[in-house]
Amino acid sequence: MIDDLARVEIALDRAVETDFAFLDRIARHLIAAGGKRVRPGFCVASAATGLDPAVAVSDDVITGAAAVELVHLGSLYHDDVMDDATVRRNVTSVNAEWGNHRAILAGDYLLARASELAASLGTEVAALLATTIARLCDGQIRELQDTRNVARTLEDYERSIAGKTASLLATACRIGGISGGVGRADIDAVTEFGHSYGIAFQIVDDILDVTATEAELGKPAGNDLLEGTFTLPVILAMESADGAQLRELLGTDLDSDAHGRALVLIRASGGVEAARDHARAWADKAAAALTSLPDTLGTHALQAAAGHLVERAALPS
Ligand code: GRG
Repeated sequence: MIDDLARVEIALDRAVETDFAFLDRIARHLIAAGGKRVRPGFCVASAATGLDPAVAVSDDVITGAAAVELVHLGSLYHDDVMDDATVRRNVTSVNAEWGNHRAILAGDYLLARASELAASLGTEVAALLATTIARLCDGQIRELQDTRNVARTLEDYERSIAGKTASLLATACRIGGISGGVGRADIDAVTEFGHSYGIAFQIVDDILDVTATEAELGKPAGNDLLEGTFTLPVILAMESADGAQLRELLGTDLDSDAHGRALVLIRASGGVEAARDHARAWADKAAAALTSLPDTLGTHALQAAAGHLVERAALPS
């Protein structure tokens, strides 16, 4: 599967190629910066759940893997505009380097290239990717609508992250299964895995925003709270026995002093530990979705990913 991921890099390189040098450069900016390539990895691994280890995945699977990474990239370009982010993947963000207008259009360009790739895989994959882009927008808009909402609930949060994060991870797995010729029941199993993994993944990401440093994250820490995005550890802290003081603080415009005090209250509330329990439960659910799959390298790779997530969520704060 290592070779398969090298094939994805070649597919990404070809997909964004254009003879307009500036667009070529801006479109490649975050591809070149790296990233974990979780979504292409899941696409390839899902296809490989039905394969003998000696057999490489088909070119269609590589095309699907590149398409999901391009949608992810497009969403990062847009997300960084919305957050006015300055750093992404440890490099200057596209908006900070070239401005919001160019970042939005370059993000659109990546989505368009992703759509071309998906169309080459047939109507089922093309429609699935289009539906997923709609879900990303749905989840992100839900989050925006809940900005500074101290009454935001666990259900509100989970609906938002199901769209903005889990939908693309589920689709990465599903496209791998479909384009890899996996049986229908197994396609549904990897899709369920991707969804549950995606929920756990976002909860872990949100915990790290409260607990980790900028150096560990590759982007500024504590940003969600400053933006007024109340994620799971914050929601659970607000619902805890001593939550009233935190709710009152978060109901005001946070200056840096209030931001620091809010972080102290959140860390002392047990909200981080409670959020970790949720992440662990979703990661366990993801692992459980794999039990009916054949005993192959692809299945092992997905199992290992679920295991690592649980480990990450178990880190001390
Ligand atoms: C235009 C497709 C599109 C969407 C518009 C902006 C938006 C709506 C949605 C934002 C979705 C978003 C950025 C969700 C966060 C998902 C997330 C946890 C990203 C980080 O993923 P990693 O850790 O990043 O896999 P790397 O850099 O490793 O790939």
